Amino acid sequence: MSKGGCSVLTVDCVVLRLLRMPLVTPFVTSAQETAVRPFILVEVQAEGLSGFGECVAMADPYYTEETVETAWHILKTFAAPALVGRRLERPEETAAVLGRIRGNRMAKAALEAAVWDWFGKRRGISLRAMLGGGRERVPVGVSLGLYPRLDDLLRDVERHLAEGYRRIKVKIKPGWDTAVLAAIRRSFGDIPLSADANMAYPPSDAEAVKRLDEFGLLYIEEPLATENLREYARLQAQLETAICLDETVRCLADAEQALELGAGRVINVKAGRVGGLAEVLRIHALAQKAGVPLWCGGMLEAGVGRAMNLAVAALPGFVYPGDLSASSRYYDRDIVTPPAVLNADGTVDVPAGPGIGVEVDREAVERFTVRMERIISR
Ligand code: OSB
Ligand code: MG
Repeated sequence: MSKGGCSVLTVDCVVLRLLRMPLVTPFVTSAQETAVRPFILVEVQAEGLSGFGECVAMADPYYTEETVETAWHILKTFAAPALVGRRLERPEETAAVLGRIRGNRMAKAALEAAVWDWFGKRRGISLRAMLGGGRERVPVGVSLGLYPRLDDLLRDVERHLAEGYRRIKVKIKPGWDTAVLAAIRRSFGDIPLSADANMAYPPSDAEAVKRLDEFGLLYIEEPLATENLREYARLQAQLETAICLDETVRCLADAEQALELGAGRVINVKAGRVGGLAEVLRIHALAQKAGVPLWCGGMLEAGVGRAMNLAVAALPGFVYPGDLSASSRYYDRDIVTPPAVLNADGTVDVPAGPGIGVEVDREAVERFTVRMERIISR
């Protein structure tokens, strides 16, 4: 097998699969409820090698505008046909091939991820090394949704702390915030804690967000029901606690503007949300220069997306624990081997093998697949 940077990819075929995987427990945010996670698994085939990428679009357009079905449409009709037969010397060239497609970043990111994986496998290099990440294991946290009962949430916080998770993040919304955070502080003291509102607070109710200041959170994630970064800047100026941006950072330009305006002091990075790994690297460079801490967010990924996220989280600018919990926290059976497991010290190993560094379990993939499409050159 050739190593180094001289391999060339000419895509023979793209296989799209729609999988439906039941979550161990339903995941509820202020925006949506997910009991079964539908997602698209993208496979890029060339020279007898397969590269895999997972599309993070959710079932509904309540987190961002993309859905599984819009992503399927874009991938099948525009993105995969644009890529098949094209000659790529580097994974970073994918963006140019898909450049005519506006927006639809999650769809494009999934195909780009498969291309990165293919190059990694072809060259015998881990995605972590391709991206420039150094760490062999990364600290991880857990993201706990909205619960019908506070006692049940507290029990799960306790359990995850006992398992070793390095940070607890809870979902909040108006009416499920101060009492919840107060109870967690009362029961568990000074643990690393954050809260994610998924845009649940109207900017006119900044007072409700300011009341969260007293809980000593690491950051408050995406509190406001607006995409206007100026509103975020106004709020950040009145808060002690750092604002962490998620939904409102869709690309490098958004990140640049957010930092210029002072709209937040931390960024949650998700490759799918920002259109791919090449864009992640650009945001990472910006954040390093500006001294802004990043962390790797999650989208209830199965094993392919999780392995990719672990490689991202190994980059030096990713300083807070990621939403990269063990596979078993989400799914009974994963689609890769080995699945991500939590080490006793609250870290997860970054796969070291070529590409995403985990083996796709074809039998498991079959089991969860409900639709399949093959795109070959015309
Ligand atoms: O806002 O970070 C979010 C899951 C789906 C959509 C949006 C978000 C989340 C999470 C879960 O918080 C993170 C995880 O994968 O554990
Ligand atoms: Mg979030």
